Amino acid sequence: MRFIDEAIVTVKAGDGGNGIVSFRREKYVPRGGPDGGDGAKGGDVIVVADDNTNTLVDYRYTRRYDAGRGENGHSRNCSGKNADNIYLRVPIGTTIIDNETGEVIGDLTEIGQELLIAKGGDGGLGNTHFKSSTNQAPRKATSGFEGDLKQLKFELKVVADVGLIGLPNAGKSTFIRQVSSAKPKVADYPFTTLVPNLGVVDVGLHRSFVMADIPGLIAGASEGAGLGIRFLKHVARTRRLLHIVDIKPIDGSDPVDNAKVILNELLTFSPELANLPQILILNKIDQVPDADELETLCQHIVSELAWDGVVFRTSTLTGEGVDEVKYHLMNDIELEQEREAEDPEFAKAQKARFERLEAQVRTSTEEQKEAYKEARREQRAAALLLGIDEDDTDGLSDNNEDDNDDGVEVIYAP
Ligand SMILES: Nc1nc2c(ncn2[C@@H]2O[C@H](COP(=O)(O)OP(=O)(O)OP(=O)(O)O)[C@@H](O)[C@H]2O)c(=O)[nH]1
Ligand SMILES: [Mg+2]
Repeated sequence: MRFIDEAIVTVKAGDGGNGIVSFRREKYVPRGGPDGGDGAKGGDVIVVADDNTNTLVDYRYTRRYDAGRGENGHSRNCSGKNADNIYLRVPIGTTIIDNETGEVIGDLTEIGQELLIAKGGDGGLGNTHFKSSTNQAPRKATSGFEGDLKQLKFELKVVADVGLIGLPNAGKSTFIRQVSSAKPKVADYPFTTLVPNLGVVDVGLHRSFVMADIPGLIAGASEGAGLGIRFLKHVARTRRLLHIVDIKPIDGSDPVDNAKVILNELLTFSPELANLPQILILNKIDQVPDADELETLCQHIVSELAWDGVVFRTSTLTGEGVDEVKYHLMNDIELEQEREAEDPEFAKAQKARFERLEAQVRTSTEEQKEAYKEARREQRAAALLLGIDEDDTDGLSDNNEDDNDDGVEVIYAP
């Protein structure tokens, strides 16, 4: 299944039916009064959050949705029949944005939640309404009102409590496999994970949280290197970021430099996101069996990063230290939730922070999308100048401007 996290959709709510002009015609009643019924309401377009889907792929294929028109009125003062509403099913975590004004219309965060996105027009009035003492036989009726026509952007961000970030190969997917029943692919090459994966982490009876595993980031990701930073928006709704650092990378790179790369990319993408509480996970401790050596290395990393937050040491391969992280996260999340419930000031501040973060993430993602398109245009122009057939060119084989050249099935809306 393709994972699509953006789509642009046009919706047209139904127009209202017209009111009609009609007069009663009955045997032995020579001058029956007006009896033109009202037109009926056009259908609304409503989006519904559905947990059976986790992609907006359907909206890449069908981009326009029209609700039906309300029926015209009938004689004998009968109103027409209202048109049916249409319901568009979207994954939980979808935000609906007016594509012309950029205004956020709403957010679908709970199963079954509905949002009216285009209102059907009301029906017109039949001539009965226009009867008066001076006009017993009005020939006037009104037309139905137009239904809303809107171009909207559907934007999906997965909903999770904890987001995993780190370089490719740090062990993010191995981590989520250890703590949840999610089974993303794990392999010893970079960019094994191409789309976000969610896992529910059960922590004893009735206690659980959701963790999101996203593709790895590399240096220059904010300029489009690797898979870019487009997936970072998927950890924007989390409460905690888990920064996974491989303490003994097989390529011999310095774990401190590696961790700094991630911190930098995060900051470039969104200072608000970088501001989320982060937990440092020093992973692959099984690779340093000597206890003293491990202690020195871990302390070195923490002090070089000037890290004053929470740190854990784990081996996501053997499972060592992983449960401690799980319990820590669960407690942390519960404490925060309790505080939000009890302290309205804190809840307000949290909400404001969340809104700032959303706005920043949206701008950054848009900017990167534009930069990406520009780079593609330049590549194409260069290929054209050189007379290279695009299909023979590595990374240029895809003619769809919106696809990226890594073959990842995450597609930006045009
Ligand atoms: N020795 C050791 N190897 C590990 C550990 N955790 C993960 N690995 C290995 O590291 C490699 C990468 O692990 P993944 O979980 O796929 O890494 P990732 O961070 O999800 O990587 P991307 O999806 O490419 O971003 C795999 O070969 C894992 O088996 C660990 O704690 N110790
Ligand atoms: Mg992975």
